[in-house]
Amino acid sequence: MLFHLGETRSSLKTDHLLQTPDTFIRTPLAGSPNVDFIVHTAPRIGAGFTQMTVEFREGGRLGAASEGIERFLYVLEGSLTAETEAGALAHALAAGDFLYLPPGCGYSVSGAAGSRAVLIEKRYQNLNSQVNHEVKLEVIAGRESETNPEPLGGDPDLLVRRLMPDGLEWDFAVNTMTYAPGAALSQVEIHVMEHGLLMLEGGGIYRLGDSWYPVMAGDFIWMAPYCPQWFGAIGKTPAKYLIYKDWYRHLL
Ligand code: UGY
Ligand code: MN
Repeated sequence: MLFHLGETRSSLKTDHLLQTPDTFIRTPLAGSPNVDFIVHTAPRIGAGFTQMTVEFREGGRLGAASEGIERFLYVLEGSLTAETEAGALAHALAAGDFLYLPPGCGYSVSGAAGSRAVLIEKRYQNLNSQVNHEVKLEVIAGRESETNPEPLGGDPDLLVRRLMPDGLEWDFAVNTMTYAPGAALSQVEIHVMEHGLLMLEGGGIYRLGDSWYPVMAGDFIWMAPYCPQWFGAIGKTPAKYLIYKDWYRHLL
């Protein structure tokens, strides 16, 4: 047993959370038998969404989402199947695959023992209150490696893959960002959107507010709206993260 002597890289400040795997605590949640949840961020910390890592045991199954809640899943390890409300197999997902489930679709998701996935949940903010336009949201499934990489600001060493389609009907985005060794964001960003971020590969230095943190694969970060943020990749292999942001909605 390794004693940490009260030390951790994890840090909670008013405008951000860095949560490293040594501080993860697992919990079951009602309606999802044989699934362990690591709740990384949630409204009780001030976030407008929930991001969790879900870990499936034998017979693990995520029940349908609560009313009005949309879901985004990204498979980290193993294999998942999504079933319709009637029990028909709708999608089979492997590592690197993602699935968007709109509110009310009633899908449940099962995982083979040992499978792990990112689960993001958000109360869908309808377009109708702002734009007179009827929206019918559909289930979307895809594979990260098959989405088009776009250089951020023309930098070929910093590639963004947009997993959700780019349309005003969706109120959030989830992207992956891949930094070649030594690549960095070209500016410190301060913006209204908040972020949930999971480091997938490699590492580097994350500036959050007035703190600079070494980060690596497995770390989670929540950034509140307007949290100053910057990342530079360090190491001999690329650094890659999955990042959520709220998107395309007026705030009043
Ligand atoms: O999309 C973003 O705001 C992204 N560039 N932020 C970040 O990587 N911290
Ligand atoms: Mn940002």
